[in-house]
Amino acid sequence: MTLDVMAVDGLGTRALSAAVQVVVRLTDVNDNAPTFDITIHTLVLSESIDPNTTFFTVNATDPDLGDNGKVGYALANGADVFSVDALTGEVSCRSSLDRETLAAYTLRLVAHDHGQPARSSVMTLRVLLEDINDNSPVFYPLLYFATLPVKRSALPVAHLLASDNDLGVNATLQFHWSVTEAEQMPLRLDVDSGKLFQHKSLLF
Ligand SMILES: [Ca+2]
Ligand SMILES: [Ca+2]
Ligand SMILES: [Ca+2]
Ligand SMILES: [Ca+2]
Repeated sequence: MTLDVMAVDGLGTRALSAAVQVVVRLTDVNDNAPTFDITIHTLVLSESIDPNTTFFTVNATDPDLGDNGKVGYALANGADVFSVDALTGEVSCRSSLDRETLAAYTLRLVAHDHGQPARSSVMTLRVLLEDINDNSPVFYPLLYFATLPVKRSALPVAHLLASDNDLGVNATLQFHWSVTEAEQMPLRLDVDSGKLFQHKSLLF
């Protein structure tokens, strides 16, 4: 900014004057930290997302000038699994994800300016993993012994047990014979519970 300054002598009609220009240069100080447009956010991500896929973009602004207002991004934690582009704020996963290993992440993202010293701020990004059906049911134990009484009993003769690491319908189990000959046997397999019942008395 330029200011014009005048000096005037005397008060009479023959007053003399001189003019000078003063150039004022304002220098910025780094008095603002970058500000995220949201400070906390939760999103749901499929556990089947491909590595190196961008799934979110963070944004922060800094009103200072030059390097004092130039914003860069970094991850404060979780850098083994996720990454953030230092310039664009694009958040990606680096490796494949597995809900059965870890179902949620709380990431802290840092926005910093390039001032001396730099100022920074932090936002929280919660990533919840959505289940896909990527685990088969597993029987345990694998071998069952059933003793059939001669006269039919209402009690189950065996209880087949299986588990599935997925969630909801992806882990809801039903039990079926895998061979059709089994249907000739005097046994009924309860689809939902896995209990084996004797449905008729044995004839000798
Ligand atoms: Ca700043
Ligand atoms: Ca999985
Ligand atoms: Ca799963
Ligand atoms: Ca499953």
